Amino acid sequence: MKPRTALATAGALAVVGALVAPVPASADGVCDDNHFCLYEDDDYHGQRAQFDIGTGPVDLTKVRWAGGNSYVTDGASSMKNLTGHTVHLYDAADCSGGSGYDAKPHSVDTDLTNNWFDNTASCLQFS
Ligand SMILES: [Ca+2]
Ligand SMILES: [Ca+2]
Repeated sequence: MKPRTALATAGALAVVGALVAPVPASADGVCDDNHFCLYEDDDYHGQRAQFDIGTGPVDLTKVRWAGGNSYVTDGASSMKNLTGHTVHLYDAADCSGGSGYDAKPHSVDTDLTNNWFDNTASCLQFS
């Protein structure tokens, strides 16, 4: 088996970053099974918001980051979908219009930028 040099290097850098970051490293990347999580920064860093599987639209202009004061809307930059559902993200707070991003069941995304949805989601809905 080939050594995974690139991953090892990235891991070492992440550890260094965690040491100087103001947010506790233990909070990074956590998402409970059967939940959908949004993160403020790329690679599941920064503040986190965790969502139970539900039926209705969730207005992210009214949801705060866990333990934080600011709202999730227009701030999510990475996600983990640990549910068996597709999660649709919308630019509009009322989940109107077409969804701009569909998180497939049991999928993760380290950076929403390449989907043109960085700092954009204002509503989410499970299907
Ligand atoms: Ca962000
Ligand atoms: Ca928006």
